[in-house]
Amino acid sequence: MEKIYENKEQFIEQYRQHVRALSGKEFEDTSDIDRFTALANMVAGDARVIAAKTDERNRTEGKKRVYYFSIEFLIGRLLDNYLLNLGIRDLVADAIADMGGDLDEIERQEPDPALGNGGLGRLAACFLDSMAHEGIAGYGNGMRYRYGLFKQEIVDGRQVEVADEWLSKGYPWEVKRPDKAVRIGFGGHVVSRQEGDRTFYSVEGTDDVLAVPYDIPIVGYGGETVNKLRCWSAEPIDDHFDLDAFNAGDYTGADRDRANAEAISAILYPNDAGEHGRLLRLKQEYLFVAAGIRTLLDTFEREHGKAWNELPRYVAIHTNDTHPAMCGPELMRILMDEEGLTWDDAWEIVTNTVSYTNHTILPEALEKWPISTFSTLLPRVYQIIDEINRRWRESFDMSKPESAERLRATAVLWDGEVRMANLSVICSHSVNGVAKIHSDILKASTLKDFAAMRPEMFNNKTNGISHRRFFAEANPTYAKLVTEAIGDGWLDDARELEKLTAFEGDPAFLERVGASKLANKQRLADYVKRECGLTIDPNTVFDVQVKRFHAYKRQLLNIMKVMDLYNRRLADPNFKIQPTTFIFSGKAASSYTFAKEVIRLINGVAEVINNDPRVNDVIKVCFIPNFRVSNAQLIYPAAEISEQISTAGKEASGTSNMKLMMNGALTLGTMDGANIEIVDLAGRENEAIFGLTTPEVDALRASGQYFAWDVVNSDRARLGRIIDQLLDGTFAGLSGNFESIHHELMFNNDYDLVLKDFHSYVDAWESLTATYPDAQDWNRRALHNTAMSGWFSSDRTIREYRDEIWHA
Ligand code: CR1
Repeated sequence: MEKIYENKEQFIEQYRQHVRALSGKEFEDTSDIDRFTALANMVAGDARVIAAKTDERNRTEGKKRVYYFSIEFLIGRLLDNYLLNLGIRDLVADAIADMGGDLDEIERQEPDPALGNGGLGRLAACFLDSMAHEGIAGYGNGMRYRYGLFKQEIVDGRQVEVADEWLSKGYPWEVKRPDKAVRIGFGGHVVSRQEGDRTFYSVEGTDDVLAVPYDIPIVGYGGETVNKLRCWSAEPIDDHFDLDAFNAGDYTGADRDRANAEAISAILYPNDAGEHGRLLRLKQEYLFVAAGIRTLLDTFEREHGKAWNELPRYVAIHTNDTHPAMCGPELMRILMDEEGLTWDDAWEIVTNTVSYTNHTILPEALEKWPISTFSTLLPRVYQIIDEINRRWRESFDMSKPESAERLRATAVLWDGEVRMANLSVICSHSVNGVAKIHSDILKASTLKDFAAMRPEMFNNKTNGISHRRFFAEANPTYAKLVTEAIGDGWLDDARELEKLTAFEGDPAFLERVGASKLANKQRLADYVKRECGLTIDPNTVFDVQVKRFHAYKRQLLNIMKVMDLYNRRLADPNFKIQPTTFIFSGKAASSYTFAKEVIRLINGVAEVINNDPRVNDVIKVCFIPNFRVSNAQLIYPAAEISEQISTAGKEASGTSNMKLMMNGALTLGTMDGANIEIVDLAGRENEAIFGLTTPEVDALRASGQYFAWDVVNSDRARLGRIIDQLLDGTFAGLSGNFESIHHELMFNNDYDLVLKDFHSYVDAWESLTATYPDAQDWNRRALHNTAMSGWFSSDRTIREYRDEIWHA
């Protein structure tokens, strides 16, 4: 790696200059926010120098470019990550300490942009990191929301949503590129004109806005490659500021055009795998797709001219879930309407360029739009979709008995709706799921008709995580220990972590693994004390479930286990419990009432238990508010048990399971999502697996023989008591009882099989924690999990995408 700074002194000199230039003050007289802004500016400048070299290299080598379209990129803070990737973290930390500053404190000033909901958005960010590491010319294309995902506050146990003003102190990483703005048209009507035997279409009378890009550098580990994340913001075309209205006192009216345009990029929709349907969301989807496609075509044309049939050779367009599903139709539109290609030629190009990843099988998350909404907002794009659908229907031989059902399942337009998943599949040459079981379920059920017709396009790409961010950066004490043992090659190639297996029989090393865990638990305990005023004991087991709140993820099952332990301890003070702190964190979509009620229940239970001296020595419950990338990086390293307890078949992959495994937590989980690969890699004996499997869940549902009441009645003492406590005031102190949860379990017949898996789950927890006192063996299993987790690096995932889908 080329050194950016020869030595500390050189860095200090340049940093001082930056601080002066930005704040007009000497370093000693500046605030931490000034120090952060100056440092980030400086690193961003260094990154842009490398970016220019990367660009040059890509051009001369004629590299294929990969455009990763995603409506979310949950990038987290960048400063520490970039210092690490540039190989100057230690030098900078030392230098700043010499100057009398504190790098950690400076880094804490950085906003944590919440431009994503959960796993899907974070995956996109990890992929950017890995594409840059692998030297792929890979570009993120997304949205720049003025307000990211809401900030979560807890008031009387309830989630309260507050606007996330992440831009209020400025964002030094981004550069606005007004020269690269793209005009985007909404509405209007399609007109045609005849040229010889061909009809050409265009749209007239559109309402236009300007998509304006902001670029963020993506620094790859090793400092060789710097790529770009381009996020689009909406602005009015011309500033129609109405001076007359303003002078007449109508301030809002004076700026109406701006307000209307900017609304498009004002907020991130807070649904994680949830319901959709808002017009503004559809505008967002078209805005970043149309602007991204226009830009990539301009780049292609600069390098290769109008040789459009070469597009698949030099460009890959990857659509992250269905939100960018309009990539196919929009590319068709430009190739035909603006470049004059025929349908067949354009279609060949599109389907060889576009690929698609599915992230969920939940039916409520498979995007659908009313045809009327869609065709009014995007008449020409709709017309193309209609034609795609017509040709698809025509390809069926209706004399075959299976055709009618296949057509019903695969059509793009059905029942007055545009089905975005089907559109995505039909426009792509590759469809992948995100873990082995998920890809199998796609083929066997969700997309089974497509799979029967075109088996060759289906494949699996098990998710991954940036091991540099979520291990090296998040867990410096453990990372240091690892590097001392096996060298630092694992930063580059995570599979080298496997060398740690050689230390599984080394008691002194295992003791140090334990000591680093303890230090991380103390660090989290300090954070919890600061943020929530709650004291938690680092000598207890840290049992962690952190992720979005969703019924199928079954945070409810977890808190019912806690209620059960509490009840049994009160009934019998001799009942042995391994002292444990139950840690929860995560947000619920603002409109998802049930999920929000589970958050309220957890806080209600916490309030009672944490104030009950009869159990305080063995149980505490801690809900950490406002889960986001920055506090996730404190939580994963402190975890000892990783709760991955979704109803089997429902969690496509999960990625917190990988992050927790890498940080040495043992998985307490169902055979779902990537838990299955965790077990394959680390061995079932090093995790705690419980509950129904996917075939068992399917069989039980199909039998119609599951009755929640019977399950509860067969265990009045424990389950019955918990169910009663939802209504009897035991946990109602903060804000009342939990009728809707009771109703879901008992009257909706417990759709997620919480009651069914309850005993198997609590038993598994008890057996697992019973092994905790043998610290050496626990640490050995923890180390084994870390050692085997390298396969989950997103570097591996990205290499698979590169080799098997993008051919870049
Ligand atoms: C899945 O629920 C997966 C991530 C990333 C989520 C989760 O299991 O790890 O995607 N799906 O692949 C999602 O957000 C819209 O769907």
